[in-house]
Amino acid sequence: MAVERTLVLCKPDAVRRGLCGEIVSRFEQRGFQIRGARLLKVSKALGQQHYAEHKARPFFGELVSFISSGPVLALALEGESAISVVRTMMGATNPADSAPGTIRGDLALELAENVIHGSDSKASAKRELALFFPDGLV
Ligand code: D4T
Repeated sequence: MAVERTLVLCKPDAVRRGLCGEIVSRFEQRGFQIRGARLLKVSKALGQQHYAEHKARPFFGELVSFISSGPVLALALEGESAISVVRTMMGATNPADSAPGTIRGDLALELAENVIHGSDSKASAKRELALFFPDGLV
């Protein structure tokens, strides 16, 4: 058990649909501290860096186009076991499989528009927080 920091992105579909308040509220109610918050339009270059692990996948181009299709709300969240707890709260990657009560299980239906991203490991959290919060966190 350890206090961790993790990156959450409310993806362009979440911003377009007005779901950021609902998503932030769930994390605050769970007890996470917001250490960084930034609304930004993701450039193609940043999208490619963020999703570098998927570079060889057939859906890479669509993934990068989608994440740069409109503003995202980037959050740096801090709390006990933040990386795994946030992933559990998000639900399965494909919303068709996400359990009710999870963010995707309650708010999403399609794999390509699954409303939220959360870092999946300590190494990813460190790398992704540096990408989205290059000036550091409070
Ligand atoms: P992200 O990275 O967006 O938080 O999602 P996950 O960590 O839950 O899932 P992932 O990295 O495996 O997938 C990244 C992103 O790609 C989309 N995707 C995924 C897609 O469009 N088609 C696919 O076949 C897969 C596997 C959805 C999430």
